[in-house]
Amino acid sequence: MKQEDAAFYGIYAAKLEEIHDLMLREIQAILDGISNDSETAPAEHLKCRIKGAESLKEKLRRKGLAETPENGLRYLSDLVGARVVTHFVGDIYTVLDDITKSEKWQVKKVKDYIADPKPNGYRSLHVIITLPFGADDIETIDAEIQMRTIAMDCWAALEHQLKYKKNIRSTALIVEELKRCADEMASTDLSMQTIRDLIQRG
Ligand code: 0O2
Repeated sequence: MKQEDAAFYGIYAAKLEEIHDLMLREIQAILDGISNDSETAPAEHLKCRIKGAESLKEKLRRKGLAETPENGLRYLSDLVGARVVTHFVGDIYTVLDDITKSEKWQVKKVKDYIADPKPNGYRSLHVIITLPFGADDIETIDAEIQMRTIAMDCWAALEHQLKYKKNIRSTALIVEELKRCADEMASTDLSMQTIRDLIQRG
């Protein structure tokens, strides 16, 4: 964690690091349990991060909440967030199955933006989990595991730039093109899944 983030999180910083490490270990174990053969491994990569103080404050402001670490811990679900990027759509649901069975946390909610994409074309599966926290009087915290294919990840990274870049010309055209690409990528993801199933069936 960066120094300025640790200063903001104060007495909660060490516990957040623990949750971060636990999530990383447990998700990696889940992925290895499915397969760690490079040809059939479900994930292309796994990342985990603790939300930076500035990004947290911005989200609290957006939600009309005071910018305190306690509000982040109590009301936000992505102070600690993991992202699993898979090759194929089917792998996302295989991993979800094992995430649901883990004894390290309780699954609180699944937001399936693959079955039900956002209007801009955003696709991902978000799993909100609840973990024991036990620092001060905060007994549990929620955390988020995002799962998406490489294509969805590439799209989300580019769309994210649109949100934070100022003075972009032709925003309307970019939004329209991004939506078209999201739909085309979703269609290709499905075709790739079908081809893989055909190859595996032999
Ligand atoms: P950042 O900067 O990526 O961390 P809600 O359920 O609506 O009260 P929340 O947390 O806004 O709460 O839920 P949602 O919509 O499921 O979004 C959580 C995170 O998913 C976001 O975190 C993004 O990382 C990602 N996400 C959601 N929608 C989009 C989208 O349209 N485009 C992209 N690129 N990412 C998206 P943050 O904190 O909003 O943003």
